[in-house]
Amino acid sequence: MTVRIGLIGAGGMGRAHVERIQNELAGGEVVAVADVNPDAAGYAESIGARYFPTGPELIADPGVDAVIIATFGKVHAPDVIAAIRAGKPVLCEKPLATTAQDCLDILAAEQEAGRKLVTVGFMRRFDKGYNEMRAQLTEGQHGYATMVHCRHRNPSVPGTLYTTRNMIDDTAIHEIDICRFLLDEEITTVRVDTPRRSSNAPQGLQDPLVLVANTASGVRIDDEINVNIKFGYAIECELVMESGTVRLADQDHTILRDIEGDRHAICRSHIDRFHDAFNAEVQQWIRAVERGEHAGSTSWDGYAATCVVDAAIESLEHQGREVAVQMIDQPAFYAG
Ligand code: ISE
Repeated sequence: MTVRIGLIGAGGMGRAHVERIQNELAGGEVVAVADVNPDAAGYAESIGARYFPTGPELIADPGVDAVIIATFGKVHAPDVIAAIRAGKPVLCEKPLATTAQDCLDILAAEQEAGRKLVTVGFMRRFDKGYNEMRAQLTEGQHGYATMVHCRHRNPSVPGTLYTTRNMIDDTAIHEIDICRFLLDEEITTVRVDTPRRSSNAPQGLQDPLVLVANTASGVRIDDEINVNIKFGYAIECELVMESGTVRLADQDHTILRDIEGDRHAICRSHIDRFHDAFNAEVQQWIRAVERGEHAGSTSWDGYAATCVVDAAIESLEHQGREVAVQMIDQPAFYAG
């Protein structure tokens, strides 16, 4: 069986998923594309897919088995809920939704449907480096974690569309989720510090930011969010344990040595840096859809991350004060 996939959102992320499904992965085919921009009709035709102006029309199409949502986070919830109600598995790019309430609406729809249909696109969970870090901690040879130091550096972001809020709900959300994944516990408090603003930042964008959080067991997380640093797409993470540390190595690369010294290439985008992780995530999702099973992050993971986002936004709006994360108790439906 080939999984007939409908893509909602034909921007850069969506088209990267089409490329990988068509050229690198097995078992899936993109048969439909929905995007509010009518120019996407030409794109759909170029890949041999049907075009729909809206997500609900694509989701309702009987020729679509499963859906990938790659639109802006603030418009995810209605399409995720429509896919759930249509009984169609959905891989939703992060964030699941940009408010905790929207995530709760998704949790309610999924529990009403009686089966997990939503996978959230936290692709770093499939990254080799992060999984080696998690294994080191789980093995316990160096004791338990005490701190996690993160650096999330982008060369640039689209100034007109990207806001200070997006630094948290679209960018830092990766560290929020990967720290939940590494530490296997919830984040309970968060604050956001505002260092000296970079002159690279477009007008109105508070860049960089530093998110400082604590987990239920007291692990302290700091995350530098720096989205106009220009030199490259550089992600760092160091897990500090009682008697050892483990950190992400730079990307697999060679080191060029010449008259100017030693250097290696730095990725320019998340699509490059996490290419293998994206492939592993989408391939696992396609195989799970084939088997009628669920795989990957759940709606609960999406909700939990967005609860931290909500608290961080509140801190940002209140002089950087520490804010407690508000979450419901995890329903048994999502246990384990
Ligand atoms: C983008 O949506 C991503 O998910 C990237 O991983 C992140 O680095 C970037 O800041 C986001 O805008």
